[in-house]
Amino acid sequence: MTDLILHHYPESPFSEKVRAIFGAKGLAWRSLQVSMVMPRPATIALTGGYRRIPVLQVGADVYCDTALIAEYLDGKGSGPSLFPASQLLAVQTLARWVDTELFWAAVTLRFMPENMGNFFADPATAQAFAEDRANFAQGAQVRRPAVDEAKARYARFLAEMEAQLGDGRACLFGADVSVADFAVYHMLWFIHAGGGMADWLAAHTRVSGWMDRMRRFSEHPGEAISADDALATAHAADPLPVEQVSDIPAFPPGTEVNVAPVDYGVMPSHGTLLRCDTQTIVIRREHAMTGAVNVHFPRHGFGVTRY
Ligand SMILES: N[C@@H](CCC(=O)N[C@@H](CS)C(=O)NCC(=O)O)C(=O)O
Repeated sequence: MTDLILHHYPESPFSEKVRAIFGAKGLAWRSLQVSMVMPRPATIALTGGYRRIPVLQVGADVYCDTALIAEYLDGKGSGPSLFPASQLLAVQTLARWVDTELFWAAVTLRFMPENMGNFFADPATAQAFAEDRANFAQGAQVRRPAVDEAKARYARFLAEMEAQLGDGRACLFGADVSVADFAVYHMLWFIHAGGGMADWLAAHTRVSGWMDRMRRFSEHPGEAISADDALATAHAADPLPVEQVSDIPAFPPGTEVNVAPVDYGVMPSHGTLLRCDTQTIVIRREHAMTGAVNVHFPRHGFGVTRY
């Protein structure tokens, strides 16, 4: 049985990125479907506060943020690396831009009335979502563009992507998929899930063909697992050993810290710092529901403060 447990929900674009990476890397996975709104008791017991979705749990190790999850899965699955050394800077820079700047344009576009499709089952769900995301937005430092600006940003991006694929390449940076393909894929998946902007995609034939190929990667659903079983899995496992080191002189390993995203969804996770370097931040936590767990974050986009 696979030990990869994804905490996610179907409508979540960042979860779709990971679902597609599972397919591309030939990895079986287990699906812990969480609510689209809080509370999510099992997931929060594991992360210690971080509430963005998705989260990848592997035994008693918890990986937050798809940038880190993609790196972790790259080392586990088969096929060429999603991080090709000769294109690394371009691949990573595009992925980071898409996951932030294009994401906020995508949110504006997805929630235009004519592009919402059946995102909300009923008015009560819409109301609960609005209230939940108002809480989520507290302390955020991001700017969501207006519709005209979001449309212009997306139109320009589609035109540039169509040009990039113009030499007939299968993927954004050549013959093989990279993490940039998955970042762009989940964003376009989100924008076009409502169906109201289908003509935008149809007008870009190379992007449309690429999108059809990318969609196939997420045709491999995970096997369902309950929250109780996911917690029991954490309890039964020991966190992986971590070489303890910190590049923040004021916070040596062993310091009680908070770790939180620097942009939005800034609810912190509390724990004992094990590692902080240019790649990752790792904290150790103890919780009655989980036992000891290590929670891993990417360094890029996250901050460490004293608890
Ligand atoms: N940079 C994060 C972004 C994650 C993110 O924004 N996830 C959205 C869902 S797709 C979220 O957490 N929304 C609030 C929520 O679901 O509670 C990542 O790559 O994982």
